[in-house]
Amino acid sequence: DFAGAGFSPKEFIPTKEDYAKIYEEIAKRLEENEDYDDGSYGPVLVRLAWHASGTYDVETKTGGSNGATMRFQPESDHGANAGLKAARDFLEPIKAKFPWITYSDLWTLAGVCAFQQMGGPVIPWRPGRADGDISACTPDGRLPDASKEQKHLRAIFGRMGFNDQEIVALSGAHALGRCHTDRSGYDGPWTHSPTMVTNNFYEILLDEKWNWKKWGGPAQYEDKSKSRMMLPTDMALVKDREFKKYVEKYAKDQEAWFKDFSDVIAKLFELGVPFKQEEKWTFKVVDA
Ligand code: ZEM
Repeated sequence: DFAGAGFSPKEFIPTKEDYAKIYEEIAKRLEENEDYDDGSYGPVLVRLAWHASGTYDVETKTGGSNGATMRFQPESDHGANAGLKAARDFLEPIKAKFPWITYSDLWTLAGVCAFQQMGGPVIPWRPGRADGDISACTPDGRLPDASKEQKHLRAIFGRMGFNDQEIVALSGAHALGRCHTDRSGYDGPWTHSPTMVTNNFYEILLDEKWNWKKWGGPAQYEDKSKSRMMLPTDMALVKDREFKKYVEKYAKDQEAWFKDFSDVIAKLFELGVPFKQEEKWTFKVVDA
């Protein structure tokens, strides 16, 4: 039984509607488990799509979402990827139901779906990623290290091909989700609305007073109410004058951030992918 339609894998050429069915299936399941974190798999799916893509190296043209090599050790065991098994496992029933989609298309489509369903802007997407084998795993150290500062951010994101404005625009994704002591070692959410896409990350970065958290864990910041956190790399966005310009812009203007975020995340998810299809698709938010 192939995609429930009697096609053999070789003959079946999926259309936009077939991918829309997968989008819908993911959307409907995002909040299936109210005990998972803040009640949604959305944030961890966004993180999976980002970590699959953010290994790209412009110079050697290696890494990126093409390949989905995080399925394999050692990449699955890289420190930065701790906890992403929850997201990969969440998507397994979808892969089983729609076996014609590649993992690498599925992971990025899930990121798009999660972000849109949590209230974010529409993100153009197209299929065309192929799954690689273990030999395509990227070396450890390609994803950012939260304990570092602006020089590191520019080196890591520069290697992917991103500039200052794009680094700041991407960082607003930390409106979503939280840190887990059993994953990264850090603790807590950035915002009070971790399952809603807003520009609140930028607003509170500027408006709240951030102090070092006194605890036995890795160095991180907390607000006065001790209910929100910032990583050292997040604080670098306001310590650095060039970065701060964009933080100020996005704090004032959520629409400007939505537009720029949509552009930059679409670019991130496409780094290094040898697409045959030129047309990019957009999927409608579904009532889940
Ligand atoms: Zn994150 N991120 N990230 N990030 N991230 C975490 C969680 C999430 C950095 C980082 O070290 C961490 C981007 C950029 C950067 C998300 C999306 C995006 C966590 C917590 C850490 C430590 C992991 C845990 O313990 O579960 C660093 C240093 C970054 C450099 C700027 C970009 C870009 C993102 C998307 C566009 C999301 C959605 C989460 C929340 C995951 C969850 O499970 O709630």
